[in-house]
Amino acid sequence: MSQKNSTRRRKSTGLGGYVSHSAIASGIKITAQQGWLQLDAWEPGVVRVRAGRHDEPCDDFSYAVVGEPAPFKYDLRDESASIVITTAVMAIEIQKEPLRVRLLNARHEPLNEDDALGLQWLGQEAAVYKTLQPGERFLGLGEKNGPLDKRGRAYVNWNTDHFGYGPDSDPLYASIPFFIGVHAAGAYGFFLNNSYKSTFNFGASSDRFAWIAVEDGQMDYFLFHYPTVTGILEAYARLTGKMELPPKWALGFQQCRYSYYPDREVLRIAETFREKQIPADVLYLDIHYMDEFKVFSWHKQYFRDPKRLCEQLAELGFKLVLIVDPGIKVEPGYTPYDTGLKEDHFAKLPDGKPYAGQVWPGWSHFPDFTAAKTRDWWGAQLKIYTDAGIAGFWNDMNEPAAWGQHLPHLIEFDMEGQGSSFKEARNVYGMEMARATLEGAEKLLPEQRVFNLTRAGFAGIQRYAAVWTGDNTASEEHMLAGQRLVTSLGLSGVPFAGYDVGGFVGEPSPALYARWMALGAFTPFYRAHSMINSRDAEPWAFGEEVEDIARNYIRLRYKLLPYLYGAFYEAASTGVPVARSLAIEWPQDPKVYQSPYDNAYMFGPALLVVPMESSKTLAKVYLPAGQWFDAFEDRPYVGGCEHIIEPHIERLPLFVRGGAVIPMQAAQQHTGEAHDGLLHLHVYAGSADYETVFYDDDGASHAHRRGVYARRALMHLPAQRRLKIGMQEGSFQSSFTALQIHFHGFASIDSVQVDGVALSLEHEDFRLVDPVSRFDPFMPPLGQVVGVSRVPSVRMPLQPKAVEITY
Ligand code: MIG
Repeated sequence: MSQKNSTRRRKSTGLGGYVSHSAIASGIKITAQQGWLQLDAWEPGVVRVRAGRHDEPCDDFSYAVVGEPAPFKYDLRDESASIVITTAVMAIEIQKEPLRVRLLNARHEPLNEDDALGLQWLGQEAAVYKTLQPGERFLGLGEKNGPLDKRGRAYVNWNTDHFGYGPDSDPLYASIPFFIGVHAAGAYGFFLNNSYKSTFNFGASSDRFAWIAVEDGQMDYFLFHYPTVTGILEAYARLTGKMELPPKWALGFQQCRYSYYPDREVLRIAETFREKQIPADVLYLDIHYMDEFKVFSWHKQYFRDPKRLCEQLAELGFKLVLIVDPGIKVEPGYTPYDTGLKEDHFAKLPDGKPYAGQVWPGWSHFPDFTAAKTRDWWGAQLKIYTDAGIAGFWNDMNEPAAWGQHLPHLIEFDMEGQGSSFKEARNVYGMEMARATLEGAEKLLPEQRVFNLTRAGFAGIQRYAAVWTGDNTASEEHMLAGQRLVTSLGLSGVPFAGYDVGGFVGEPSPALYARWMALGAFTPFYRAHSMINSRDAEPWAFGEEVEDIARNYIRLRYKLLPYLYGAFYEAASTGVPVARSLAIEWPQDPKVYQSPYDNAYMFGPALLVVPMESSKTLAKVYLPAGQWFDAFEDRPYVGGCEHIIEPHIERLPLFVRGGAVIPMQAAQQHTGEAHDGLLHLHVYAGSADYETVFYDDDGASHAHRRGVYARRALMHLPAQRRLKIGMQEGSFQSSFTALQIHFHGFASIDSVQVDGVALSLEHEDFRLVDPVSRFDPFMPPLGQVVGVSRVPSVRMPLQPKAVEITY
């Protein structure tokens, strides 16, 4: 074959010039000299862009996308040099020469536009080149290290088991090829709908363009624009799905260890939590619960009676979550191996032999989770666990990991019947395993909410599992980097995310552990975990002062449960995350991107958390526009500027938004423990109106899907000195029967009227956390550390009817 006719493509080629276009039902299809370009109008703020060479068909397949295009009216105009699609919120301009796509805001300013190079193919690789806009910032992209603004960096999406990764390592376990760009013209979203290995280069090596390249498959991406970042996040959640409301117990504190065994050790840990009155809901079993590390088995000596263990733990108010690894040991006589082989569930090499790689149990086959029948088979195996009373699962090693890494690329996968290779399957493998686990467990436990946790994932993973950030390290830097990973996951559709509190690899100093426990209380997924052969790392393992600090923040987490559950409810209904980067609400404020201010985030709608090294005793914080209060002492802070604070180890820098209403309750030992029935509403002075939702349900079943919930609007209108508690919607009989309203930061409140009737005020000392035992004579005196404020409050019964309070 002559060089000229060779099918090898040595140089990059683009679409070539515009030839013709035709309107199709969903948008427009353009024929170019060397390929085609199709744009589908998805919803007013979302457009899908696909392109291929002439011999490549337009492909719809996706594991990520579950949303459907919503037909809507748009304007399509051929303006000779370009074709323009205009919607209510944005416009797409397709320039004919050179052929390129431009996303414009409602004022027709460019948000995201192809460089003159536009789309390019190099061999099987497809890439888009996007002009770097002045001042453009890049946020999100899932579990990616680095600062909040990722401009000037490049990342690879290729799910990787990265033990002891550094705070700059890439890639990590999960890949979510979705980012948000922000500059003066506004914010836009970009989602690459392709699971092959991809590279996102945000101007790391070029001042001309950012580029996104995918190794194989179709160039298929979605562009998003709404006037707010929240609008973009909501649209992304409509496209890739939302989290289901987790069981309430999964919001409690979770204690893990590699590994707790035997059974009496697990009980001893549970009993110690209760003896020490440190609230907790969950303990974990890591790989040592298994017989020779074989999944779907119990170790016969360590766990003789798992059902009894679950019952004993349940009596103490604990749930047990256990680890599942995908590798199935090659061992005739081991049922999952026998049935897996017989029923053809293992991923195979092209010669039909199942692929074997080495993991914990030794040589193992890997279930092909991209086949529905294999997901069903896997799910059914969970019966050995659900029979024992387990309702929580931890999907590990699902990148998938095997000793030596670098699994052969030619392993074949079903991909829902279409057939493909490991190259396309790898990034979705973990998500489909999590899906198999969740769907299997839900089938076995139809009445219960299941908790599911995963290490690997892809866009859409929020539909199936919470995500934790794998094998982090016990260092101050890692703690901060981990928090940025969590907010980045939140910017990428995953609201339920967390890290190993205390650090998995290595051992934290007592101060670092204390600070991390405090910070973890403000992370959606709150779990402490540590590596095999490392020192004990339970809250009591670092001395009594650290134990007191840990207890304080765990208790605070439980007191905040009504607020937190409301934030989870919001995330499940809209896709807005629980831990919210400040860039969501203040995208145009350059200070929120400045290090170290980019570590700060909103935890739910009212609390601003400033993660900070445990060693810092004096620090600058930046508070965005608005009014703020120090959460411990109600000291007011002006927003839009920097402040110097003294973040003593006992006080995580925590601020409350002016005007906020925070629903709280008494601390419990676990989420299932009965509380005193009193709902506390902490109302803060401020000038801005504040609106939020109080949401409650049984926290355990699916009855909320049938309307068995209690939802009510909470509204604070400071200008009118009025607080409104909406009528209850839903039929759940809330365990809150009384209400106490606490007024924070108000100059003076003399009287309160509830539905027109005057009620008298009580005055109490308010303490967010309790004083810590003093053993160290050099510690500062109590008053300097533990904030106390004098807070007026009023108490009243709580009925389903609406209440209006004026003060
Ligand atoms: O090769 O199951 O990230 O949390 O404790 C290590 C043992 C396998 C990796 C997980 C970690 C877990 C550990 N696992």
